[in-house]
Order: sequence, then C-alpha cells, then structure tokens
Amino acid sequence: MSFTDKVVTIERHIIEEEQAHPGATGQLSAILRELTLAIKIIYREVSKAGLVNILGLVGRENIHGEQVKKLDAFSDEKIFQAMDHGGHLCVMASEEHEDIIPIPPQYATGKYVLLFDPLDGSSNIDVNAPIGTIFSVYRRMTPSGPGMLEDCLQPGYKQVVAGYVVYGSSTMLVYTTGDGVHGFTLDPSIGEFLLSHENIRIPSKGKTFSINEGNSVNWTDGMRRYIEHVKKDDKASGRPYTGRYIGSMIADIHRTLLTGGIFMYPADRKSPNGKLRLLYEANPMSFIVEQAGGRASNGVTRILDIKPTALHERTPLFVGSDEDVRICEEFLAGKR
Ligand code: AHM
Ligand code: MG
Repeated sequence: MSFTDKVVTIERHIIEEEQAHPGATGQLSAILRELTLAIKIIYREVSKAGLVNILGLVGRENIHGEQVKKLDAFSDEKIFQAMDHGGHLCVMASEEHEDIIPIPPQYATGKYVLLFDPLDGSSNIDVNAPIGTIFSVYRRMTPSGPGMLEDCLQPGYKQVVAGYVVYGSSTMLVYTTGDGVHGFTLDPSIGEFLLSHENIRIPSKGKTFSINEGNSVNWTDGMRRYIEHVKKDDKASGRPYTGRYIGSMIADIHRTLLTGGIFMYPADRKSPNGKLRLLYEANPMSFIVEQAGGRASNGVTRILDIKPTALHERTPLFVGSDEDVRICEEFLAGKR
C-alpha cells in the first residue's frame, strides 16, 4: 500500500491553480468556491428526489405549507442565491430565464459573467437516471456597472472557466480553467469534492456512438450514412461501434470524455438548429472536451468559434474523440 497519493479537495485545487497564475486576484477562485456550495445544496435535494411522494409532491404544498419547487427551479434559485452577492459577477444568465439576470442593485458588481444550466436532463429525474449542472464563466466586455446582454453573448473560446456536475451513481464535478480538465468526486460523508480524475484525456478514437436514433427519419443523408458507417465493423477493433444514449447530455458526454467516442445532437428536418443551447450546454461542454484533447463542432464550424446572437440560441453538436468527430464531419459534408 502506498501513502504517497495526495488527498486534494476542490478548494485546495482551485487555490493551487490560482497560485500558478501570478496576476490572479482570487476572484475566479471565489466564484468556483461559491458555485461548489450551491452544487452541494443541489446534490442534497437531487439525492432526495425519489422521496418526493413521501415528503411532498412537486408543485403542491409540503407539510410546512410551502410550495415544493421543481428541482430545476430550485437549482436555478440556489445558484443565484450563492452567486449574487460575492461582488465578482456583473451579470448572470440561466437556461431557466428568458432574459439576463442582473446582480441585485444592493450588491457590488465584478468583472465576470456566469452562464449556467442549473439542472440539465431534468426529465430523467423520475426514472433515477443521471442529471447534471453546467456552468461557464467569461470576463465582462462592458467596462463597469451592471452587466449587459453583450457580456453574455461571447464566443465560447473566450470562456475562462467551464464545468459540469453529474449527479449519478456518485456525484462528480469536472472543470477546466483552460489548463487541462480535472474531475472531483463528492464524498457525501464529509461533504467534500476530492480530486479523483487528474488531467483527464479523451482517447483520440473511441468505440461508442451516442445519438437519439428515434429522430432518424428526419436526419440528413450525411447523418444517416455516418451512423451506418459506425454500425459496420471498425478496422481497429473488428467490431461495430456500441450505441449508448441516456438522453441526459452531461451523462452522455461524461462517458464520452472518459472512454472516447462521439456524442451527437444533430440538426434535422424538424429542428434545423438541433436541440441543445449554445451558451448553456454546447459551449461549456465543448471547452472541456477540447481541453481534454477532443473535438467539438456544429458539423461545419468549431463550436467555440460561433459568435452567439441570442441567449437561447440552439446549435447542432458533435463532440468527442478527435478522430471520430472529424470522420463524422466528413460524412456530413458529403466527402465520404
Ligand atoms: P433540457 O435542457 O430540457 O433538460 O434538454 C436537454 C437534454 C439533454 O440533456 C439531452 O442530451 C437531450 O435533452 C435529450 O433530448 P432527446 O430526448 O430529444 O434525445
Ligand atoms: Mg439543459
């Protein structure tokens, strides 16, 4: 048995990352610390989700006469409440809100912008499948005062931090500050996220494809031919790719990040821009996958280069192992 491995909490990791950047003011670290607190509160509620029938139905009053909030609304509120008063943010935006979320006037504003999807894949709650939280931090564009829409509409390559949490068989937080990707597993008995996956690297090619095949009647020719391609025997393994689709993007991309392969939510005849949101879903997940050595595109263009024009704009998404995403792009472009 070796005692040389360090036990590293996320707090300590954040401080060490900060110390590696001499000009750092500590604001980003504070943002991550505050977010981690909100995430632990969300975890606590998510892990009780199966008990709603006992503790009170969502949307009805609980025993204290309070409305029981839907978990996505609850998560949205907790992130806001943890982040509104730190003085580091000038504005926020959430998948749950139509418009930007201002910092309340009684609190100071700072130089960062926070975008988040408080509970992605929430339709999976009822069947106890993994769900997640996604976040993304940018530097503000406007010089001072309350943040504006333009602070939120920045291309993904300008992200300074991105991360996600998957509430699964264990709860994991994965984040990047643009210097590699690190994963932390929550030890619920001590309430700490501990470094469990240092410097995650995605394999350059995988064996798994992940897509909702129920939409195949509406796919483009290129999409259909690519899926036929992955179902043929692969030269390297001598077997077809394995299909895996949970229908919870964080869980599907998390698996892809750790084991390789490709996750797709394409455009099709019914949804010309796909389903997933550029700002809250595609950008942060793409930043993380690229930082781990993978690739992310809308089929034609690198996701992180897209200049957003609206808070809730959608984009097709192809993300995963570099080689798999490249080959998929070739099929989509009609080159194969
Ligand atoms: P949501 O933001 O409403 O939860 O929707 C996003 C989710 C993703 O987690 C997942 O990849 C996708 O919807 C699944 O969609 P579909 O059921 O069309 O395959
Ligand atoms: Mg979502």
